[in-house]
Amino acid sequence: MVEFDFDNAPEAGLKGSLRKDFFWGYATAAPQIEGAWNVDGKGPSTWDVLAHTPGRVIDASTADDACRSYDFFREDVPLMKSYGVNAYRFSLSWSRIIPLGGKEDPVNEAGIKFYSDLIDELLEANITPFVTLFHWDVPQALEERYKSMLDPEQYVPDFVRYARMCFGRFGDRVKHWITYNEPGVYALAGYAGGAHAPNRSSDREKYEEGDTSTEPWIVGHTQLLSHAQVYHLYKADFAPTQHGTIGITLSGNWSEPYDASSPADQRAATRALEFEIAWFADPVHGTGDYPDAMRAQLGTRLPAFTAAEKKLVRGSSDFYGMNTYTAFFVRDKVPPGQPVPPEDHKGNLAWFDVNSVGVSRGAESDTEWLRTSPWGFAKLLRWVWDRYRVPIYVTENGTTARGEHVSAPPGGDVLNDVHRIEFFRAYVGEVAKAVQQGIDIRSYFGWTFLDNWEWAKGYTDRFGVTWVDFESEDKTRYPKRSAAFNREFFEHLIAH
Ligand code: GBH
Repeated sequence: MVEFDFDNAPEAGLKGSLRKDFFWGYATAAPQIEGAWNVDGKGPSTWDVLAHTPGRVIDASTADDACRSYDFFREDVPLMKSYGVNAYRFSLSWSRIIPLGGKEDPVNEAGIKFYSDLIDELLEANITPFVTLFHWDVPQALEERYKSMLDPEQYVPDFVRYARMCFGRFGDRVKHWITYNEPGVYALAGYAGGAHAPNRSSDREKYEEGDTSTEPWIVGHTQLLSHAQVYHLYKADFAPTQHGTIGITLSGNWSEPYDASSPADQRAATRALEFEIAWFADPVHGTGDYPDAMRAQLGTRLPAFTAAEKKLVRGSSDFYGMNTYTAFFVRDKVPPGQPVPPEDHKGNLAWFDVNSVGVSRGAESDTEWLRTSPWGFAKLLRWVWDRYRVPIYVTENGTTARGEHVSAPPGGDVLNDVHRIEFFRAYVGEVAKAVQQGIDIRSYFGWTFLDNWEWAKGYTDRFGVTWVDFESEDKTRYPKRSAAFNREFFEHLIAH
């Protein structure tokens, strides 16, 4: 059924602008959808522990069942297919595959079989799998043994062995690999702010352990080094026969000066992009080292790369994996000349929803930090392309919408998600325009396929194009209208 007439809309001129082999679909993460947290041999992850610790999740929920995707993937793949996608991005749970996580620890064949079956199901439906090795769930055993990423000497070989196992068992069928999802968010939310696993922070009122001034930078460094080793492992031992691509996905929102005419605000906006994005993107896609602005503020608290490490990290991604949601107006927090506190981990910034001349960053969603800011997305695509010149894979982008958090069975109103449709219409439109301007963009994954367990926010934030009834035994799925919208929009945009 054709519901949206793009040939007689502002998007008419975007018809056929995306390459024939453009990948589009939805992204998910294992801890947010799978459930089956202790089933068939799976070991606990740091997120399982967080969810079972009172006070850590705002609605006191766990992900024990989540969407039960572990049980229902054979129904989910056809549902996804009905949404018109040609690709699906999902993550593997490390502790489902290696319950204790370590390089000498036993492998769980039941966990391997689950992912293997899912991959087969997708390929049968002509849906290309994009597989993320790490979307935030460290095996709890590694946290207890040696504090996981805080001990790179022990952690790196464990991650490398896990990756080798995945390439060996799934790489005959999986040709698109992502090592880490948002290493920066993982480091900051888990080791600076503390709200995410493993709940470390200097904030002693809330968290028992941690040091916001040092740990996030160590954890970021560990992710870069282990990512790079895995990249080269894949290139040396698997790519020659498997012919796949591999890269890293970075989180990054656009930052705009609060007062566009103020040089100080302009510098603050650039610094924001460097702390959030170039922290990882410069070492991997650019200079091979951390940005000067970070070194200037953080000094020796930011680890240094040896010459050999630089060489290993630089160029270690076949593409720029981009997760992005919104944009902010920023300016300096602490005025020039005064010391920035060592706990500051975002580049000394103050954030605004409205700029100095009263312009809003965009329409509100159901989520405090997230507004519809396609103008910022357009600038971000340009900035990343100009600075790094590598093909861009948009690996996550999406929104919540007001009023969807109701827990009664859905009526028509909840499923008619106009706010989300407008979000996708604007953002996906920017992808097509950027491609027309010569930016090499090869995928778009909406976040997300199903309403899911939104980490420390539990079930209160619904990002899906499918409404999930979490009260029901089978987590009943109801397609929202945005799923139909995207199907028709990509049909219009992708060249035939
Ligand atoms: C993505 O991260 C994740 O990859 C995905 O798993 C998640 O479900 C999705 O976003 C939606 O949240 O509260 O002002 O300090 C997005 C990056 C960075 C967004 C941290 C939220 C907290 C902002 N996230 N940010 S604030």
